[in-house]
Amino acid sequence: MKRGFLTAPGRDRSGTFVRACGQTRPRTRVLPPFPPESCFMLRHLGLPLAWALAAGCGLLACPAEGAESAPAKPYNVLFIISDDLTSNALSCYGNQVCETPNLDALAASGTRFTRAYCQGTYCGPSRASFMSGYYPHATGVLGYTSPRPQIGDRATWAEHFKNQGYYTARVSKIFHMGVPGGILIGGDGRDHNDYNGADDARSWTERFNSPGPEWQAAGDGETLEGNPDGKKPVVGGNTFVVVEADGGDLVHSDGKTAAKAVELIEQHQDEPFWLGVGFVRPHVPFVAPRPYYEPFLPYEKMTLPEKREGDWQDIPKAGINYKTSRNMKMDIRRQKKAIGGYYASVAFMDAQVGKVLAALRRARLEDNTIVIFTSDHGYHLGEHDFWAKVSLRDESSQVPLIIRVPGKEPAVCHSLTELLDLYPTVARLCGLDVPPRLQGKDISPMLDDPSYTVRETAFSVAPMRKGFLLRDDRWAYIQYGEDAAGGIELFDTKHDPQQFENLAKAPEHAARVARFQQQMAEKLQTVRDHDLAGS
Ligand SMILES: [Ca+2]
Repeated sequence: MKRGFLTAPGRDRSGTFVRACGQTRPRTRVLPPFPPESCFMLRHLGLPLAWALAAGCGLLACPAEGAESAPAKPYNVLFIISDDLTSNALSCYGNQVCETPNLDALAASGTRFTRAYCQGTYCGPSRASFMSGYYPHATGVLGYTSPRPQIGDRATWAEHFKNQGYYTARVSKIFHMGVPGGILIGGDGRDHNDYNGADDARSWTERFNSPGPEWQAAGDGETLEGNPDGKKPVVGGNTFVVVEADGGDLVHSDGKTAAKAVELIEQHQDEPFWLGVGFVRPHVPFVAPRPYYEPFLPYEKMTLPEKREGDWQDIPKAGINYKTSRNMKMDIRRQKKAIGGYYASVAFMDAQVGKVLAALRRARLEDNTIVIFTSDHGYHLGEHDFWAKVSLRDESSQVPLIIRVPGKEPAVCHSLTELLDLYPTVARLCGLDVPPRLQGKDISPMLDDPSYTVRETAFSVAPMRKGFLLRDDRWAYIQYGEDAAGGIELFDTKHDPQQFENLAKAPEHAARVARFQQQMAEKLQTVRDHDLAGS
């Protein structure tokens, strides 16, 4: 065992599950490293600092938990986020075509959440929200900026750990960063914040960008969007482009991101770390080395989601997504290729995740590292002829979420969760204080009991469309405009999981719609009830 003196939370060398202060506990009851209120040093210095001091001075006793007990080495946090990833593309979430063995393995050893929702359905607001701990309408970050001016000196999620003595680092995109323009030059494409996008410098001990060729990668490329006559070259921007790329993983941004993350795990294995690893695929352009395309060729074998005549007739104008087969001028061939290209990007990203998790295993850190995998929002792959993000339908607002905590039994959890819950939950799991100002909830009890619930509805916004979603166990309620002037959608996901039939105008659902509208008004009020000045 490294440094030879610590009992990691989780399984010890004999295979017995132990908690922090040395007491043997049932496997599913492994608790945070040790209770904050039980130890003076911990209370006053925070876990990592207390641990470091205790280790340095040979003071490894924690009085509240027994004479021979010692502070456990704090949990590390490995936070992996993929950009624009719908859970529908992962085999552990049921996809039969796109295989994601590394994420499947993680899911099989952790808790897989089936109803996790983002708070904003595109990069900027979603990332600013879960990193700051506030809803987009609390900070007012509805676009692509840093939440720092709004939060002042309040600590972000990573910064909270940094303040407690953790080494914190990000590799590539954690806060918003322009893809692909920014990635091409190793920063944000709009040249703001010194090429670091909407990043927040004080969150990190160190930070690393991962430049890559993106749409300019050598190989066979095609612009699928807005290119009906096929004359357009391969272009950058937020455009559907597929590049079957020459060369290996390390040519590309995500390959470099994985390599840097592996290096950091090796370098920092002897100190508590909070490591954010941000993969940019499957965000457009769909670029991956050729071998990742093989399972999806020829593209014509890809299956498109069901299309129904008149599907758009009951959708308010604001509910028609900003990217559709129609306005992107994508015929069936192009639509199928878009799905194949997306899947290849997902498979490539999955392989990079595998490299990072293997490094954790090699460093023998699995037993004291919390691993989280998620995405900033979901993605449409042709449902209702919608593509990409922004929409508040489940495909776009629900996100993959896997949390693996040492010693916890693997599980599937259907309780409603929000990305906003990550900050308080992980702080709690690591024995850090949970600032009461945070707007998310502690979902750590779900990791012991997947039937545990903390919320009746999940809340998400699409500021670009003035859209608001309340999603409960069965119903999806969407309104456009705070007064719903832009229209309403109501879906019964039990009987209509694909959300084809908008019931908002059905007389038998009038009372339900009114109830949801009232709930939405109350939710918005709660969101705006916070400690931030002037927003
Ligand atoms: Ca995104």
